[in-house]
Amino acid sequence: MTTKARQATIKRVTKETQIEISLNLDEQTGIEIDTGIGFLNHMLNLFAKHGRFGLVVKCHGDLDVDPHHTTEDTGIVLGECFKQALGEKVGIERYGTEFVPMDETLGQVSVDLSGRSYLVFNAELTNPRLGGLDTETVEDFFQAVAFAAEMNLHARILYGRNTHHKVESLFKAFGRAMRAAVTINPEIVGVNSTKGVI
Ligand SMILES: [Mn+2]
Repeated sequence: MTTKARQATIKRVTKETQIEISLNLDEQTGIEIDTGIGFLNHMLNLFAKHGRFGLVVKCHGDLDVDPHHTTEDTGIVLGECFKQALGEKVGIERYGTEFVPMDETLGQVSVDLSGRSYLVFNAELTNPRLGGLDTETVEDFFQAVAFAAEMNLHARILYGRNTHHKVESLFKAFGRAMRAAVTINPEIVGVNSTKGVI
């Protein structure tokens, strides 16, 4: 990259959550995550680390209700940051597929930064709660990211036993798949589509 780093900072305030996220696609400007939910912090930390992103997430949500608003709204703002930071998507690889093992578990995430929103989520998360996070909101998080970023996101667990391992393998695979998809390839002329727009 010779031009300036692709980045976005977005603030979103509702009666349920106040969120500010800064995302840097090109420089590892540091990772600082505070959502108020320990397990979600853990997941976003390793997402950014393995995606090699700069990521600052500050969220104050209505955790006295339950973790759902905070988890989903954090996904929305993270997705919006990707969409804004990517801009016209000139020269990006667009696709990313990564398999990440974690002990007995194997997770896969495939993404297409297509401009179209779709989530396919195929994971059986047997433990209903991980720390302060309801595991059913993992799917809600990915749904929110996929729709706000306008991308196809397929996440699945091929096999495994431990729910913590399953969710962690998905977030690591998501980070690595996004890194692959946002990477600028000098061989790509314009945008990576025969339509000319993504
Ligand atoms: Mn862990």
